[in-house]
Amino acid sequence: MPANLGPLYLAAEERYRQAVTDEEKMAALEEMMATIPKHKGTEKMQADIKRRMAKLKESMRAGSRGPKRKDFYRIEKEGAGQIVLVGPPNSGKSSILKTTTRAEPEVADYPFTTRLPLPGMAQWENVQVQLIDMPPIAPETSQSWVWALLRLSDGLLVVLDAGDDDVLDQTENLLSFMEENNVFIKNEGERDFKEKKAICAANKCDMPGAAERIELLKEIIADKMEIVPCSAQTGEGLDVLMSKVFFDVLGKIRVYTRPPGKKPDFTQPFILDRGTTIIDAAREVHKEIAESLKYARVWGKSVFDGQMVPRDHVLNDGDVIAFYT
Ligand SMILES: Nc1nc2c(ncn2[C@@H]2O[C@H](COP(=O)(O)OP(=O)(O)O)[C@@H](O)[C@H]2O)c(=O)[nH]1
Ligand SMILES: [Mg+2]
Repeated sequence: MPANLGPLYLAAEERYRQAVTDEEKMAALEEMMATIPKHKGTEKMQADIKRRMAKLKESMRAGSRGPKRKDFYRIEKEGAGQIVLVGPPNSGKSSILKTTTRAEPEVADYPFTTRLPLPGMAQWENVQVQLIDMPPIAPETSQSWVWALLRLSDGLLVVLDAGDDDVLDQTENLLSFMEENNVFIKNEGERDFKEKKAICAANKCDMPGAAERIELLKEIIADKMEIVPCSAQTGEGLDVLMSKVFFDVLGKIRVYTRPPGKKPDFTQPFILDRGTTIIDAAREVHKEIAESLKYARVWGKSVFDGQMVPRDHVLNDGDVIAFYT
């Protein structure tokens, strides 16, 4: 059977051949894996990519590093998920990273201050989300690692400057430039690797005229993604933004377990995908619990306290579960 490899796979393979550092090689292999058509004709190739990834992982762990280069583009995922900040120059990406995390990006009033990806962990309530600050998405910075990071992320935070009269043009240019580079925003239905969930931070809402510009923005992008007015300067809207990143973009919920006779630990949520059932949750907590699960009780908003629920009961954010084996 012919493999029918697409242009994206071939580009990733080319990057793999040219990769210098282990990080670059790993990122290229991950993209090859994501872009290879999944059918019988490519099974051998898929196995080969996986083998190379395992081998590389081993050598990275052993610390046998290749030459170091600054243009690495793979960032280990941490926390509830990895969100990449995208936007035109000066929209406030670095400022959002700075106010929501402990990272110290350079913030400046001139474009292209940020040249390399910079991750930080944003704390929202009792969960952490990894945000990655990026150079602006603009033709000047269209290096392949930028697109690789976007595609490998769990979702995008599109940061726009609602303080700028050019915001509508900037947004249209941004989205069409992303599409030219095979990154599409898609919030509903099935997604393939080049389609990403996204939310829009309409930043600088503290500036005069911002509210009117946000109304106009809604007309052109509301069908693509939700718009959250916010200000990295005053902090307004950032909490709402992060909650939507967690629930809607990452599609996660938090549940807590209650060991027999004890109180649940609300500082240590289990982070699960929305739609997770009792039996799936049991598997996440401990394989043996899942194997011997007899029943469970749940405390939460959609059940009465301590309600006995079947294995296929779908959990909600904030639910407390007692497993009985
Ligand atoms: N008024 C206002 N200025 C902001 C806000 N966020 C960022 N800025 C300013 O906008 C400029 C660009 O910010 P920066 O975070 O470096 O943008 P980036 O290029 O997208 O990373 C800086 O002068 C910031 O101080 C905001 O919410 N309100
Ligand atoms: Mg920046």
